[in-house]
Amino acid sequence: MNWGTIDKYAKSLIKEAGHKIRVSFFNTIDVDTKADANDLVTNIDKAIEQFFISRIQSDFPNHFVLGEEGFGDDIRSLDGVIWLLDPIDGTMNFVHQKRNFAISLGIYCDGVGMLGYIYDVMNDDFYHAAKGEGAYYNDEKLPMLEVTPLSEAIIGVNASWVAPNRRIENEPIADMVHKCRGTRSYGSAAMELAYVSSGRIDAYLSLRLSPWDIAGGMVIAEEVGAIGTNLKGEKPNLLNQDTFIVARPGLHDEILRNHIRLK
Ligand code: 2AM
Ligand code: CA
Ligand code: CA
Ligand code: CA
Repeated sequence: MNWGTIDKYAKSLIKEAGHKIRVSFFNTIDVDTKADANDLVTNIDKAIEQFFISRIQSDFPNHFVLGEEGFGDDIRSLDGVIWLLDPIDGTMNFVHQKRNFAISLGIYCDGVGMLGYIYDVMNDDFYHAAKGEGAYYNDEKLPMLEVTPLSEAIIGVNASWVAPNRRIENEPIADMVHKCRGTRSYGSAAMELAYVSSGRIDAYLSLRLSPWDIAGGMVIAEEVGAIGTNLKGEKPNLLNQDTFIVARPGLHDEILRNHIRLK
């Protein structure tokens, strides 16, 4: 497998897709709902996923694609080369804000993340990594993350996970919010992974993410020494929806140990 060739190909495919998304704002966007009234999808999410899949199928016929909108392969195992794609991560932001969304792509071989990409389309900010070769923000190499105590940390977390909910005990996570320096919520898991990797925030957690939300970001995060697991501390799930946390070393442990109690 020539990963250098695949890397160049993936980068140019993502940039081309980003251009298509920016141009899409000149036309009317059709918005539909999925699992519930706030779970949005548009014709552009679908068109971008189909654009990736048709290119990948014709140029890498032996590779598989797992995409959020379901046009890819029916993936039951992580064997072989799999492109885990979220064509638009942050669809609600795409629809309401016309910014703060990303294309997220991870390319895995037998379950190992080889290449990872997060493209903040409207800012033209590109985050990428190749396993063992470091992570980059545009052309800048990202430094390894250093340990930060909770008292100096900015945590990416959606307010709905801090309000009482059926998945997590409220008191320990509310205590985390009181003890940290601040919280942020960007509405795109991929962008929040990119922000942890580039040191703009110190941790990000969610009670419900899918493989395509985290696949690209995990390759980038690992290259700068961030720790990513589910909220039980296990390896992230790349086949099913699960809980998720990514954080600087030390902070990951502190949050899981003292502030997360799954119901
Ligand atoms: P999406 O925009 O691609 O759907 C904030 O909602 C973050 O959680 C986004 O990255 C969003 O991805 C993701 N997410 C994962 N599962 C979701 C769901 N069932 N409903 C809404 N957002 C979801
Ligand atoms: Ca979605
Ligand atoms: Ca997503
Ligand atoms: Ca999406």
